[in-house]
Amino acid sequence: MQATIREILIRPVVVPMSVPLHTATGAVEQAALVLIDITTSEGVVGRSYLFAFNDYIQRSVVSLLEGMAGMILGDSVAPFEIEQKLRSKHVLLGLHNVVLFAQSGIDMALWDACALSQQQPLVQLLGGEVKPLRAYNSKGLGIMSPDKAASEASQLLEEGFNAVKMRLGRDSAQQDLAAVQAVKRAIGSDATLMCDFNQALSVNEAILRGRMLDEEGGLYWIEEPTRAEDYSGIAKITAAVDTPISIGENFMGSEQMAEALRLHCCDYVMPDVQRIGGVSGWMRAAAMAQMAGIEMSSHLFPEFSCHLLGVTPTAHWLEYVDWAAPVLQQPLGVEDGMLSIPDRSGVGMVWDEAAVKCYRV
Ligand code: SMN
Ligand code: MG
Repeated sequence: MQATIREILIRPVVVPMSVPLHTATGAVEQAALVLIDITTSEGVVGRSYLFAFNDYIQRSVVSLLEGMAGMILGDSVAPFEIEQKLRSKHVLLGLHNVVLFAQSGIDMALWDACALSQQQPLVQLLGGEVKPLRAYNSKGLGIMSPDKAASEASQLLEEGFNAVKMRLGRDSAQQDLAAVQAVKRAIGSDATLMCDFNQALSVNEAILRGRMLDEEGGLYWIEEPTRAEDYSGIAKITAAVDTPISIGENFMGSEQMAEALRLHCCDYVMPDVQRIGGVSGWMRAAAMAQMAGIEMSSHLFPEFSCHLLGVTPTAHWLEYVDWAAPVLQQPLGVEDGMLSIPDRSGVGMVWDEAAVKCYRV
């Protein structure tokens, strides 16, 4: 008999970040997370967490999760069935943003429970195997002076990486260029350097800065140069700039990724498991990326993303951040630029309960 959902525990925490992140559209200095524990009738506890940006969004995510939890208690531990049910309940509101975060978080915890009950790592349950994946360190390198960016970039590489991502989108193109040049000098030509504008530019300004970066050389991708949903504007930038353009952290559901791929608007995609629809949404996105022949990276949530990239046919780069590390018993291991998928049952996340108590909101 299939296990059922016995209890859902939802706990907001605010944890310190080892390196604060200042993007072109705002600063992230603490991580507001929501921890989800789903206990099944077999006594298995599936876990996931969501990243809620700040206190008032965190409160709405908790409230959405509580509402959804009430709808699925007693149901089978069947991520597909639960997804269909929750979608049908929220379709009038729209399956976007925080509603999707909450649905994704439940989906992720359910998949963890499925893998735990089979005593297999999630990657193995999905048909793959435990293996190392190439990862870049995305923890810091926000909008800061060229000198500070140079020293922070070197520090981030020293944590065991060969690749880092810096944020761009300063007031002037010249300021961005000075920061890129300083970071390139600091990390050397063997390291890989990505950059992220966090949607800060107009389409025309993105083309100007993109061509400037083409000329400078050495950037592996340019991420979110303009408003995330402006697929025709992004297509213009992609056509005008040689450096590959990457988007995807703001795909709200795999349907939006389908639309972006249909329009051939970018060179690379990088969905976020909390917005693409959890593990279930990711698997559909991975199939679409394979059909489109486009490289797919992950956004945040390295604990989940590593299992998912492990079964993504066009897997590209894993984005590493350590934002959940303060509440985890065993942090992820990185060596020589490679992150190992944990060889443990499920996703491999167990909360450090003393830390959860300390950071609980
Ligand atoms: C990012 C996204 C969300 C929070 C902070 C930073 C950034 C990234 O766009 O890609 O890491
Ligand atoms: Mg980004």
